Amino acid sequence: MMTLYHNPYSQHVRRVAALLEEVQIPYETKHVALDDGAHMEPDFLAVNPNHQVPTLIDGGVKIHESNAILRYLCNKHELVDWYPADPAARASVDQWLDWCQSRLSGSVVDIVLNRVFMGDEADHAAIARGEAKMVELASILGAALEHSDYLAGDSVTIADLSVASSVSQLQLADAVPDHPAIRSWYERVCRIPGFDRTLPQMLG
Ligand SMILES: N[C@@H](CCC(=O)N[C@@H](CS)C(=O)NCC(=O)O)C(=O)O
Repeated sequence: MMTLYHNPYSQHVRRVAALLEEVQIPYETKHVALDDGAHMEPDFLAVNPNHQVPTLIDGGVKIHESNAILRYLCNKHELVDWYPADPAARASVDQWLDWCQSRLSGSVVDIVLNRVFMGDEADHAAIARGEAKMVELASILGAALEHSDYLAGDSVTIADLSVASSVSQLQLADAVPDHPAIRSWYERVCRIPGFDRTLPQMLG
């Protein structure tokens, strides 16, 4: 059975767990206590030298980077609805997967880590930087969702799981962008049972 190194408050774990749950691929989780520094211990660094969750172990295959794990699962299990084979459709999914990592993720971390998890050690300049950037990012995301139900068209793909997992992280900080198309898309993704099951208890 696959093993997913996991933490319930990780946006990056959440997108992988959502796909596994929704398509019912059996897996076990190993909790990595980020708040106790377990990710810096030698036994976990041997699993992922980047000291990050998620990491997936599937027999002899070991993968880090959440979106790479999503692609691997779709390729291995032929989940063509979630990750289409047609080059143009696939490029649209890839575009949003990469946008999530390269544009959205850093600002989400700046806002949520510091507003929700860092307490007295919060970096207030990072919060301000993240919030300023989020204005631009929300207008890009919102515009993309104004004319289709999902990011890559009319059906849900791993791009939606990826970006919505980051939006759910913003929800922890009550910072989901106030844009009607984003809000209705996010509600749509939250209605996917596998995604809903991965939301941390404080959002339940
Ligand atoms: N680009 C990575 C980011 C993973 C990541 O940032 N994981 C966080 C939890 S959400 C983590 O493990 N942080 C601990 C650390 O970076 O030391 C991915 O998409 O998987």
